[in-house]
Amino acid sequence: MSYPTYHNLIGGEWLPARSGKTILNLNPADHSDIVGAFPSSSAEDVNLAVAAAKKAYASWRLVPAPKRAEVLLHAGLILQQRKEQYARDMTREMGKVLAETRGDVQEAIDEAFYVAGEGRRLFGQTTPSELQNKFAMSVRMPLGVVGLITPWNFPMAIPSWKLFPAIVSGNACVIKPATDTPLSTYNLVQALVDAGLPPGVVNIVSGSGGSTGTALIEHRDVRAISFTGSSEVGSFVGQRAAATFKPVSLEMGGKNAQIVLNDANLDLALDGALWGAFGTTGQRCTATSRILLQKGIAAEFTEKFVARAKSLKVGNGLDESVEVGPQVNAGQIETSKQYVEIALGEGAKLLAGGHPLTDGDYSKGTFFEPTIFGGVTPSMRIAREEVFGPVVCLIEFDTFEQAIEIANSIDYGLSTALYTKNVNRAFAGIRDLEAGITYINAPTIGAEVHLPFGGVKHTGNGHREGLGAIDFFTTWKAVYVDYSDKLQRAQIDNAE
Ligand code: UN1
Repeated sequence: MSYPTYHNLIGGEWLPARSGKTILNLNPADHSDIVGAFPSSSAEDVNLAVAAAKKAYASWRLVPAPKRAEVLLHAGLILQQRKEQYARDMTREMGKVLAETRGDVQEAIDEAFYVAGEGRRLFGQTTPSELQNKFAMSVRMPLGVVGLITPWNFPMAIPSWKLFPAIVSGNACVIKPATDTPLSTYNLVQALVDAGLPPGVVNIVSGSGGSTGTALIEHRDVRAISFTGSSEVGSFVGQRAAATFKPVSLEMGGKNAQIVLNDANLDLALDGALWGAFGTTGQRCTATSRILLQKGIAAEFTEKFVARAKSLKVGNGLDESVEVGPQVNAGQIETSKQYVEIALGEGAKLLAGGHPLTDGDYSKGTFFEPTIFGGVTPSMRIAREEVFGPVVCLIEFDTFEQAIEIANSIDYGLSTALYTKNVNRAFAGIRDLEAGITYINAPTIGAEVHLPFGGVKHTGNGHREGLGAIDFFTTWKAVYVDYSDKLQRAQIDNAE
Protein backbone atom coordinates (compact mmCIF):
# COMPACT_ATOMS: atom_id res chain seq x y z
CA MET A 1 0.00 0.00 0.00
CA SER A 2 1.24 3.50 -0.73
CA TYR A 3 1.41 6.02 2.05
CA PRO A 4 2.73 9.56 2.52
CA THR A 5 6.15 10.35 3.94
CA TYR A 6 6.36 13.19 6.45
CA HIS A 7 9.44 15.23 7.37
CA ASN A 8 10.72 17.13 10.36
CA LEU A 9 10.01 20.86 10.46
CA ILE A 10 13.26 22.70 11.09
CA GLY A 11 13.62 26.44 10.62
CA GLY A 12 10.54 26.51 8.39
CA GLU A 13 11.72 23.70 6.11
CA TRP A 14 10.36 20.18 5.95
CA LEU A 15 13.42 17.93 6.10
CA PRO A 16 13.93 14.16 6.39
CA ALA A 17 15.98 12.81 9.29
CA ARG A 18 19.70 13.14 8.47
CA SER A 19 20.00 9.36 8.75
CA GLY A 20 17.17 8.89 6.23
CA LYS A 21 15.51 6.48 8.65
CA THR A 22 11.76 6.46 9.14
CA ILE A 23 9.19 4.93 11.49
CA LEU A 24 5.84 3.70 10.17
CA ASN A 25 2.69 5.06 11.81
CA LEU A 26 0.05 2.29 11.83
CA ASN A 27 -3.68 2.40 12.47
CA PRO A 28 -4.11 0.42 15.73
CA ALA A 29 -7.55 -0.75 14.58
CA ASP A 30 -6.14 -2.13 11.32
CA HIS A 31 -2.41 -2.60 10.94
CA SER A 32 -2.70 -2.92 7.16
CA ASP A 33 -3.67 0.77 7.13
CA ILE A 34 -0.37 2.69 7.15
CA VAL A 35 -0.96 6.32 8.10
CA GLY A 36 2.49 7.45 7.00
CA ALA A 37 6.25 7.23 7.42
CA PHE A 38 7.77 9.68 9.88
CA PRO A 39 11.42 10.60 10.50
CA SER A 40 13.37 8.58 13.02
CA SER A 41 15.47 11.48 14.28
CA SER A 42 18.77 11.47 16.13
CA ALA A 43 20.83 14.01 18.06
CA GLU A 44 21.99 15.53 14.75
CA ASP A 45 18.42 16.48 13.82
CA VAL A 46 17.73 17.77 17.31
CA ASN A 47 20.83 19.97 17.12
CA LEU A 48 19.63 21.51 13.85
CA ALA A 49 16.17 22.11 15.31
CA VAL A 50 17.52 23.74 18.45
CA ALA A 51 19.84 25.98 16.38
CA ALA A 52 16.88 27.03 14.20
CA ALA A 53 14.78 27.73 17.30
CA LYS A 54 17.56 29.79 18.85
CA LYS A 55 17.79 31.90 15.70
CA ALA A 56 14.01 32.42 15.56
CA TYR A 57 13.87 33.25 19.27
CA ALA A 58 16.08 36.32 18.73
CA SER A 59 13.28 38.08 16.86
CA TRP A 60 10.18 36.28 18.20
CA ARG A 61 10.81 37.44 21.77
CA LEU A 62 10.63 41.05 20.48
CA VAL A 63 7.23 40.63 18.80
CA PRO A 64 4.65 42.21 21.13
CA ALA A 65 2.74 39.53 23.03
CA PRO A 66 -0.69 40.66 21.71
CA LYS A 67 0.67 40.15 18.18
CA ARG A 68 2.05 36.72 19.07
CA ALA A 69 -1.38 35.91 20.45
CA GLU A 70 -3.07 36.83 17.15
CA VAL A 71 -1.25 33.94 15.46
CA LEU A 72 -2.78 31.58 18.02
CA LEU A 73 -6.25 33.02 17.51
CA HIS A 74 -5.86 32.52 13.77
CA ALA A 75 -4.56 28.97 14.31
CA GLY A 76 -7.63 28.21 16.44
CA LEU A 77 -9.91 29.40 13.62
CA ILE A 78 -8.02 27.21 11.12
CA LEU A 79 -8.37 24.21 13.46
CA GLN A 80 -12.12 24.84 13.60
CA GLN A 81 -12.30 24.58 9.80
CA ARG A 82 -10.19 21.41 9.71
CA LYS A 83 -11.68 19.79 12.81
CA GLU A 84 -13.33 16.86 11.05
CA GLN A 85 -10.31 15.97 8.91
CA TYR A 86 -7.90 16.22 11.84
CA ALA A 87 -10.22 14.13 14.03
CA ARG A 88 -10.30 11.40 11.37
CA ASP A 89 -6.50 11.49 11.02
CA MET A 90 -6.27 11.14 14.80
CA THR A 91 -8.63 8.19 15.01
CA ARG A 92 -6.60 6.50 12.28
CA GLU A 93 -3.29 6.92 14.06
CA MET A 94 -4.37 6.62 17.69
CA GLY A 95 -7.58 4.58 17.67
CA LYS A 96 -9.95 6.46 19.95
CA VAL A 97 -13.47 6.93 18.63
CA LEU A 98 -14.37 9.89 16.42
CA ALA A 99 -16.48 11.65 19.06
CA GLU A 100 -13.38 11.70 21.26
CA THR A 101 -10.90 12.75 18.59
CA ARG A 102 -13.26 15.61 17.69
CA GLY A 103 -13.06 16.48 21.38
CA ASP A 104 -9.27 16.34 21.29
CA VAL A 105 -9.14 18.80 18.36
CA GLN A 106 -11.73 20.94 20.17
CA GLU A 107 -9.49 21.02 23.23
CA ALA A 108 -6.70 22.48 21.07
CA ILE A 109 -9.16 25.06 19.69
CA ASP A 110 -10.22 25.98 23.24
CA GLU A 111 -6.58 26.27 24.24
CA ALA A 112 -5.84 28.54 21.26
CA PHE A 113 -8.67 30.92 22.15
CA TYR A 114 -7.85 30.87 25.85
CA VAL A 115 -4.14 31.52 25.39
CA ALA A 116 -4.77 34.14 22.67
CA GLY A 117 -6.42 36.19 25.42
CA GLU A 118 -3.37 35.76 27.62
CA GLY A 119 -1.36 37.75 25.07
CA ARG A 120 -3.06 40.88 26.42
CA ARG A 121 -2.51 39.89 30.04
CA LEU A 122 0.83 38.26 30.92
CA PHE A 123 0.50 40.38 34.05
CA GLY A 124 3.37 41.27 36.32
CA GLN A 125 3.15 43.35 39.49
CA THR A 126 3.96 46.88 40.54
CA THR A 127 4.78 47.46 44.18
CA PRO A 128 6.05 50.41 46.23
CA SER A 129 9.79 50.70 46.68
CA GLU A 130 11.16 51.16 50.17
CA LEU A 131 13.03 54.21 48.86
CA GLN A 132 11.71 57.54 47.65
CA ASN A 133 11.73 58.33 43.93
CA LYS A 134 12.18 54.73 43.01
CA PHE A 135 9.77 52.52 41.06
CA ALA A 136 9.55 48.73 41.46
CA MET A 137 7.85 46.15 39.26
CA SER A 138 8.12 42.59 38.05
CA VAL A 139 7.80 41.53 34.41
CA ARG A 140 7.50 38.12 32.77
CA MET A 141 10.32 37.14 30.42
CA PRO A 142 10.45 34.23 27.97
CA LEU A 143 12.90 31.40 28.70
CA GLY A 144 14.42 30.95 25.21
CA VAL A 145 14.31 27.58 23.44
CA VAL A 146 12.04 25.08 25.17
CA GLY A 147 11.75 21.33 24.55
CA LEU A 148 8.34 19.65 24.56
CA ILE A 149 7.81 15.89 24.78
CA THR A 150 4.24 14.75 24.34
CA PRO A 151 2.23 11.51 24.65
CA TRP A 152 0.07 9.54 22.23
CA ASN A 153 -3.24 9.59 24.12
CA PHE A 154 -4.11 13.26 23.48
CA PRO A 155 -1.89 13.80 20.45
CA MET A 156 -3.21 17.27 19.59
CA ALA A 157 -4.64 18.62 22.85
CA ILE A 158 -1.54 18.02 24.97
CA PRO A 159 0.90 19.49 22.41
CA SER A 160 -1.42 22.55 22.31
CA TRP A 161 -1.29 22.86 26.13
CA LYS A 162 2.46 23.22 25.83
CA LEU A 163 3.06 24.93 22.47
CA PHE A 164 0.52 27.72 22.79
CA PRO A 165 1.54 29.10 26.22
CA ALA A 166 5.20 28.71 25.24
CA ILE A 167 4.64 30.65 22.00
CA VAL A 168 2.55 33.46 23.48
CA SER A 169 5.22 33.93 26.14
CA GLY A 170 7.83 34.56 23.44
CA ASN A 171 9.72 31.25 23.49
CA ALA A 172 10.79 29.16 20.51
CA CYS A 173 9.93 25.45 20.65
CA VAL A 174 11.25 22.09 19.61
CA ILE A 175 8.58 19.44 19.97
CA LYS A 176 9.03 15.68 19.90
CA PRO A 177 5.64 14.05 19.38
CA ALA A 178 4.90 10.52 20.61
CA THR A 179 6.32 7.85 18.30
CA ASP A 180 2.86 6.31 17.84
CA THR A 181 0.98 9.51 16.95
CA PRO A 182 3.10 12.15 15.19
CA LEU A 183 0.49 13.08 12.55
CA SER A 184 -1.82 14.96 14.93
CA THR A 185 1.09 17.09 16.11
CA TYR A 186 2.04 17.74 12.49
CA ASN A 187 -1.52 18.83 11.82
CA LEU A 188 -1.47 21.15 14.81
CA VAL A 189 1.81 22.70 13.73
CA GLN A 190 0.58 22.99 10.15
CA ALA A 191 -2.27 25.13 11.47
CA LEU A 192 0.27 27.35 13.23
CA VAL A 193 2.38 27.65 10.07
CA ASP A 194 -0.71 28.51 7.99
CA ALA A 195 -1.70 31.08 10.64
CA GLY A 196 1.57 32.91 9.96
CA LEU A 197 3.92 31.70 12.68
CA PRO A 198 7.43 32.75 11.60
CA PRO A 199 9.84 29.94 10.58
CA GLY A 200 11.78 28.38 13.44
CA VAL A 201 9.43 29.42 16.25
CA VAL A 202 8.12 25.85 16.26
CA ASN A 203 10.22 22.92 15.09
CA ILE A 204 9.20 19.26 15.04
CA VAL A 205 11.59 16.36 15.36
CA SER A 206 9.90 13.01 15.46
CA GLY A 207 11.49 9.82 16.63
CA SER A 208 11.85 7.58 19.62
CA GLY A 209 12.10 8.82 23.19
CA GLY A 210 15.46 7.13 23.67
CA SER A 211 17.32 8.95 20.91
CA THR A 212 15.32 12.06 19.99
CA GLY A 213 13.89 12.82 23.44
CA THR A 214 17.15 12.32 25.30
CA ALA A 215 19.07 14.55 22.87
CA LEU A 216 16.53 17.32 23.48
CA ILE A 217 16.66 16.97 27.26
CA GLU A 218 20.45 17.08 27.31
CA HIS A 219 20.93 19.95 24.84
CA ARG A 220 22.66 22.89 26.51
CA ASP A 221 20.71 25.51 24.56
CA VAL A 222 17.35 24.12 25.63
CA ARG A 223 16.20 26.15 28.63
CA ALA A 224 13.27 24.08 29.88
CA ILE A 225 11.52 20.77 29.26
CA SER A 226 7.80 20.11 29.46
CA PHE A 227 6.95 16.41 29.50
CA THR A 228 3.73 14.39 29.70
CA GLY A 229 3.97 10.62 29.97
CA SER A 230 4.58 7.83 32.45
CA SER A 231 6.05 8.40 35.91
CA GLU A 232 8.86 6.00 35.04
CA VAL A 233 9.99 8.03 32.03
CA GLY A 234 9.24 11.30 33.85
CA SER A 235 11.66 10.36 36.59
CA PHE A 236 14.37 9.81 33.96
CA VAL A 237 13.52 13.14 32.24
CA GLY A 238 13.70 15.04 35.54
CA GLN A 239 17.02 13.53 36.51
CA ARG A 240 18.66 14.10 33.14
CA ALA A 241 17.40 17.69 32.93
CA ALA A 242 18.73 18.42 36.41
CA ALA A 243 22.27 17.91 35.11
CA THR A 244 21.97 21.15 33.11
CA PHE A 245 19.66 22.90 35.63
CA LYS A 246 16.66 22.98 33.34
CA PRO A 247 13.27 23.62 34.87
CA VAL A 248 11.09 20.61 34.05
CA SER A 249 7.31 20.32 34.05
CA LEU A 250 6.33 16.69 34.53
CA GLU A 251 2.73 15.52 34.10
CA MET A 252 2.50 11.80 34.67
CA GLY A 253 0.45 8.86 35.84
CA GLY A 254 -2.74 8.41 37.77
CA LYS A 255 -4.78 5.75 39.54
CA ASN A 256 -7.90 7.80 39.74
CA ALA A 257 -10.72 6.90 42.11
CA GLN A 258 -14.43 7.42 41.69
CA ILE A 259 -16.14 7.21 45.09
CA VAL A 260 -19.85 6.36 45.17
CA LEU A 261 -21.68 6.95 48.47
CA ASN A 262 -24.95 5.27 49.44
CA ASP A 263 -26.92 8.47 48.82
CA ALA A 264 -25.58 9.01 45.29
CA ASN A 265 -27.71 9.16 42.17
CA LEU A 266 -26.77 5.65 41.10
CA ASP A 267 -27.58 5.98 37.40
CA LEU A 268 -25.48 9.13 37.21
CA ALA A 269 -22.61 7.38 39.01
CA LEU A 270 -22.90 4.46 36.57
CA ASP A 271 -22.79 6.75 33.54
CA GLY A 272 -19.76 8.49 35.02
CA ALA A 273 -17.93 5.26 35.83
CA LEU A 274 -18.50 3.81 32.39
CA TRP A 275 -17.27 6.94 30.64
CA GLY A 276 -14.37 7.47 33.07
CA ALA A 277 -13.12 3.87 32.92
CA PHE A 278 -13.65 2.95 29.28
CA GLY A 279 -13.62 6.30 27.44
CA THR A 280 -10.37 6.51 25.40
CA THR A 281 -10.14 2.76 26.13
CA GLY A 282 -8.94 3.66 29.63
CA GLN A 283 -5.86 5.31 28.14
CA ARG A 284 -6.07 8.67 29.89
CA CYS A 285 -3.94 9.76 32.78
CA THR A 286 -7.27 10.89 34.26
CA ALA A 287 -9.03 7.54 33.57
CA THR A 288 -11.12 6.03 36.35
CA SER A 289 -9.22 2.93 37.42
CA ARG A 290 -10.62 2.42 40.93
CA ILE A 291 -14.30 2.58 41.79
CA LEU A 292 -14.86 2.82 45.53
CA LEU A 293 -18.35 1.64 46.45
CA GLN A 294 -20.10 2.14 49.77
CA LYS A 295 -21.51 -1.19 50.94
CA GLY A 296 -25.19 -0.12 50.74
CA ILE A 297 -25.08 0.32 46.95
CA ALA A 298 -22.14 -1.94 46.05
CA ALA A 299 -24.09 -5.00 44.91
CA GLU A 300 -26.58 -3.09 42.76
CA PHE A 301 -23.88 -0.87 41.26
CA THR A 302 -21.63 -3.83 40.47
CA GLU A 303 -24.36 -5.81 38.74
CA LYS A 304 -25.45 -2.88 36.56
CA PHE A 305 -21.89 -1.73 35.84
CA VAL A 306 -20.79 -5.18 34.71
CA ALA A 307 -23.84 -5.56 32.47
CA ARG A 308 -23.27 -2.18 30.86
CA ALA A 309 -19.54 -2.75 30.37
CA LYS A 310 -20.22 -6.09 28.69
CA SER A 311 -22.55 -4.44 26.21
CA LEU A 312 -20.08 -1.76 25.11
CA LYS A 313 -19.30 -1.99 21.42
CA VAL A 314 -15.55 -2.36 20.83
CA GLY A 315 -14.17 -1.76 17.36
CA ASN A 316 -12.65 0.61 14.81
CA GLY A 317 -13.14 4.17 16.07
CA LEU A 318 -13.95 5.38 12.54
CA ASP A 319 -17.27 3.50 12.83
CA GLU A 320 -19.60 5.98 14.56
CA SER A 321 -21.48 3.20 16.36
CA VAL A 322 -18.32 2.00 18.15
CA GLU A 323 -17.95 3.05 21.80
CA VAL A 324 -14.48 1.72 22.67
CA GLY A 325 -11.57 1.79 20.22
CA PRO A 326 -8.38 -0.29 20.18
CA GLN A 327 -5.42 0.09 22.51
CA VAL A 328 -2.70 2.10 20.84
CA ASN A 329 -0.18 -0.73 20.30
CA ALA A 330 0.75 -4.32 21.12
CA GLY A 331 2.85 -3.21 24.10
CA GLN A 332 -0.24 -1.72 25.77
CA ILE A 333 -2.13 -4.97 25.18
CA GLU A 334 0.71 -6.82 26.90
CA THR A 335 0.47 -4.48 29.89
CA SER A 336 -3.29 -5.06 30.17
CA LYS A 337 -2.76 -8.82 29.95
CA GLN A 338 -0.06 -8.72 32.61
CA TYR A 339 -2.26 -6.78 35.03
CA VAL A 340 -5.08 -9.27 34.51
CA GLU A 341 -2.62 -12.02 35.53
CA ILE A 342 -1.39 -9.99 38.49
CA ALA A 343 -4.93 -9.28 39.70
CA LEU A 344 -5.98 -12.92 39.37
CA GLY A 345 -2.84 -13.97 41.22
CA GLU A 346 -3.73 -11.57 44.04
CA GLY A 347 -7.17 -13.13 44.40
CA ALA A 348 -9.25 -10.45 42.68
CA LYS A 349 -12.40 -11.67 40.95
CA LEU A 350 -12.72 -11.18 37.19
CA LEU A 351 -16.25 -9.87 36.59
CA ALA A 352 -15.99 -8.85 32.93
CA GLY A 353 -13.52 -9.06 30.04
CA GLY A 354 -9.91 -9.93 30.78
CA HIS A 355 -8.71 -10.86 27.29
CA PRO A 356 -7.45 -9.38 24.05
CA LEU A 357 -10.03 -9.54 21.25
CA THR A 358 -8.59 -11.45 18.32
CA ASP A 359 -11.46 -12.88 16.24
CA GLY A 360 -12.53 -11.61 12.81
CA ASP A 361 -11.80 -7.91 12.21
CA TYR A 362 -10.29 -7.65 15.69
CA SER A 363 -7.32 -9.67 14.45
CA LYS A 364 -6.30 -6.70 12.30
CA GLY A 365 -5.53 -4.51 15.31
CA THR A 366 -4.88 -4.35 19.05
CA PHE A 367 -8.15 -4.68 20.96
CA PHE A 368 -8.85 -5.56 24.59
CA GLU A 369 -12.15 -6.30 26.30
CA PRO A 370 -13.51 -3.81 28.83
CA THR A 371 -12.33 -5.49 32.02
CA ILE A 372 -13.64 -5.29 35.60
CA PHE A 373 -12.25 -6.80 38.78
CA GLY A 374 -14.32 -7.14 41.93
CA GLY A 375 -13.27 -8.20 45.42
CA VAL A 376 -10.26 -5.91 45.23
CA THR A 377 -8.54 -4.74 48.41
CA PRO A 378 -6.59 -1.46 48.61
CA SER A 379 -3.23 -3.17 49.05
CA MET A 380 -3.39 -5.18 45.81
CA ARG A 381 -1.18 -4.05 42.94
CA ILE A 382 -4.27 -3.81 40.69
CA ALA A 383 -5.54 -1.16 43.14
CA ARG A 384 -2.28 0.82 43.23
CA GLU A 385 -0.51 0.69 39.86
CA GLU A 386 -1.46 2.42 36.63
CA VAL A 387 -2.56 0.05 33.84
CA PHE A 388 -3.40 2.65 31.14
CA GLY A 389 -5.93 0.35 29.52
CA PRO A 390 -9.61 -0.65 29.81
CA VAL A 391 -9.13 -2.29 33.21
CA VAL A 392 -10.93 -1.06 36.32
CA CYS A 393 -11.22 -2.44 39.85
CA LEU A 394 -14.04 -2.25 42.37
CA ILE A 395 -13.27 -1.74 46.06
CA GLU A 396 -15.94 -1.74 48.79
CA PHE A 397 -15.88 0.37 51.95
CA ASP A 398 -18.05 1.10 55.00
CA THR A 399 -17.63 4.76 55.93
CA PHE A 400 -16.92 7.99 54.08
CA GLU A 401 -13.69 8.42 56.07
CA GLN A 402 -12.51 4.99 54.92
CA ALA A 403 -13.19 5.94 51.30
CA ILE A 404 -11.01 9.03 51.60
CA GLU A 405 -8.27 6.99 53.23
CA ILE A 406 -8.34 4.36 50.47
CA ALA A 407 -8.47 7.02 47.75
CA ASN A 408 -5.39 8.70 49.25
CA SER A 409 -3.46 5.51 49.97
CA ILE A 410 -1.65 5.35 46.60
CA ASP A 411 1.41 7.07 45.13
CA TYR A 412 -0.55 9.01 42.51
CA GLY A 413 -2.78 12.06 42.90
CA LEU A 414 -4.23 13.34 39.62
CA SER A 415 -8.03 13.14 39.50
CA THR A 416 -10.80 12.03 41.87
CA ALA A 417 -14.59 11.92 41.63
CA LEU A 418 -17.12 11.86 44.46
CA TYR A 419 -20.76 10.97 43.89
CA THR A 420 -23.07 12.10 46.71
CA LYS A 421 -26.06 14.35 47.32
CA ASN A 422 -24.72 15.36 50.73
CA VAL A 423 -23.20 18.83 50.47
CA ASN A 424 -21.19 18.40 53.67
CA ARG A 425 -19.51 15.26 52.38
CA ALA A 426 -18.92 16.90 49.01
CA PHE A 427 -17.00 19.77 50.59
CA ALA A 428 -15.13 17.46 52.98
CA GLY A 429 -14.07 15.45 49.91
CA ILE A 430 -12.89 18.59 48.11
CA ARG A 431 -10.77 19.38 51.16
CA ASP A 432 -9.44 15.91 51.93
CA LEU A 433 -8.87 14.11 48.62
CA GLU A 434 -5.17 14.29 47.75
CA ALA A 435 -5.37 15.07 44.05
CA GLY A 436 -4.88 17.95 41.64
CA ILE A 437 -8.49 17.61 40.43
CA THR A 438 -11.69 16.70 42.27
CA TYR A 439 -15.07 16.32 40.56
CA ILE A 440 -18.35 16.24 42.44
CA ASN A 441 -21.00 14.18 40.67
CA ALA A 442 -18.96 14.01 37.48
CA PRO A 443 -16.39 11.47 36.23
CA THR A 444 -12.61 11.70 36.71
CA ILE A 445 -12.08 12.67 33.07
CA GLY A 446 -13.06 15.89 31.33
CA ALA A 447 -10.81 18.71 32.53
CA GLU A 448 -11.26 22.11 30.85
CA VAL A 449 -8.27 24.01 29.50
CA HIS A 450 -8.52 27.19 31.55
CA LEU A 451 -8.24 25.52 34.95
CA PRO A 452 -5.03 24.20 36.49
CA PHE A 453 -4.26 20.66 35.24
CA GLY A 454 -1.83 18.41 37.06
CA GLY A 455 -1.45 16.37 40.18
CA VAL A 456 0.36 15.68 43.41
CA LYS A 457 2.71 12.93 44.60
CA HIS A 458 4.11 10.79 41.74
CA THR A 459 1.72 12.39 39.25
CA GLY A 460 3.71 15.59 38.90
CA ASN A 461 6.49 17.79 40.17
CA GLY A 462 4.37 20.75 41.17
CA HIS A 463 3.71 22.50 37.87
CA ARG A 464 0.32 22.95 36.25
CA GLU A 465 -0.82 23.07 32.64
CA GLY A 466 -3.84 25.19 31.66
CA LEU A 467 -3.99 27.93 34.27
CA GLY A 468 -0.36 27.75 35.36
CA ALA A 469 1.35 27.02 32.06
CA ILE A 470 2.37 30.65 31.59
CA ASP A 471 4.12 30.45 34.96
CA PHE A 472 6.20 27.58 33.67
CA PHE A 473 7.05 29.10 30.30
CA THR A 474 8.10 32.50 31.68
CA THR A 475 10.61 33.63 34.24
CA TRP A 476 10.34 36.69 36.46
CA LYS A 477 12.49 39.76 36.20
CA ALA A 478 12.41 42.28 39.03
CA VAL A 479 12.89 45.83 37.73
CA TYR A 480 13.88 48.89 39.79
CA VAL A 481 13.86 52.37 38.26
CA ASP A 482 15.55 55.00 40.43
CA TYR A 483 14.56 58.54 39.46
CA SER A 484 16.14 60.33 42.45
CA ASP A 485 19.36 61.15 40.57
CA LYS A 486 21.46 60.06 43.53
CA LEU A 487 22.79 56.81 44.94
CA GLN A 488 20.15 55.30 47.21
CA ARG A 489 21.27 52.28 49.16
CA ALA A 490 18.51 49.76 49.88
CA GLN A 491 18.35 48.54 53.48
CA ILE A 492 20.73 51.34 54.52
CA ASP A 493 19.58 54.81 53.47
CA ASN A 494 16.03 54.30 54.64
CA ALA A 495 16.88 52.57 57.94
CA GLU A 496 15.79 54.68 60.89
C1 UN1 B 1 -4.52 12.98 29.79
O1 UN1 B 1 -5.10 11.93 29.94
O2 UN1 B 1 -3.26 13.00 29.74
O3 UN1 B 1 -9.38 15.68 31.56
C2 UN1 B 1 -5.18 14.29 29.58
C3 UN1 B 1 -9.30 14.91 30.59
C4 UN1 B 1 -8.79 15.45 29.28
C5 UN1 B 1 -7.32 15.51 29.28
C6 UN1 B 1 -6.67 14.21 29.66
N1 UN1 B 1 -9.35 16.78 29.05
O4 UN1 B 1 -9.61 13.74 30.67
